[in-house]
Amino acid sequence: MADMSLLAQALDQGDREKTVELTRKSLDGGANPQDIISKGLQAGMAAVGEKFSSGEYFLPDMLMAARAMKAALEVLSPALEKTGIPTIGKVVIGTVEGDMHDIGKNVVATFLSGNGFEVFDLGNNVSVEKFIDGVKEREPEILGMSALLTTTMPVMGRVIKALGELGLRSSVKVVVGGAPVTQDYASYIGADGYAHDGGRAVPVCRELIGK
Ligand code: B1M
Repeated sequence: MADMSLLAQALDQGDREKTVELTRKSLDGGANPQDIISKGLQAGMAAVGEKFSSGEYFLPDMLMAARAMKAALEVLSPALEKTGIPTIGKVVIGTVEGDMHDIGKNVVATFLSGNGFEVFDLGNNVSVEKFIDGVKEREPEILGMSALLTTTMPVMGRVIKALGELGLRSSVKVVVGGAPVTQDYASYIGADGYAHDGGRAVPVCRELIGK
């Protein structure tokens, strides 16, 4: 089994080949895919973020790390998507308008679909109107929104407000998350649930729909 710190390091260095190789090795060695994400890949991403903040890394470094992470998640996807689980509820999910960060949202979507939810992914940079259309068209039990920027977090509140104005608020439970989002912020904007990470998103959504 590959060492998780080596995996984090490969991602931090934006080394796609090595990240994929170590992800595969960990999986073949019997590591839990959720641990590979949280202890390896996400730890590496955290280091990238810190180095970007301190001025050691620049945008291309973040992009290389993002590409390596996406490739590794493709390797993990089949293991995360357990088959044969009956659908327990529908989720419409997206990253809010102005925000291109979709890796975390993709992880959450994969965890949810791997745990029996039918997931409709609206992608990133999703406008208030598109979220509303998604709720009207798919009639999900859960609407999930992700934001990674402090500047885009308020869009989540705007979507909740629009749901209320259109008489749709009671038809759907709203779950929010993303690195700058907190439980306090989720409560402040009137969301029904908050999850710190992809693994936690599953029980939060299950609890909200009583499953
Ligand atoms: Co950007 N970026 N980025 N970035 N980026 C951050 C977020 C930042 C914290 C880096 C930093 O400065 N330290 C910073 C935000 C500062 C702030 O607002 N406070 C930042 C910045 C500033 C920017 C730009 C403005 C940079 C620039 O252009 N000058 C720019 C903005 C572009 C835009 O969106 N408009 C930008 C661009 C990019 C890239 C395109 C290069 C790339 C994204 C590629 C992509 O997603 N396709 C990128 C990356 C990779 C990052 C960091 C390094 C990593 C994000 C990530 O993928 N993490 C990030 C630093 C960091 O977060 N440490 C950073 C891994 C992922 C698995 O974790 O997304 O947190 P995360 O998701 C977790 C949880 O948050 C949670 O579960 C997930 C899985 O466990 N979760 C949910 C997420 N959504 C959820 C929804 C839920 C529940 C849980 O319910 C529905």
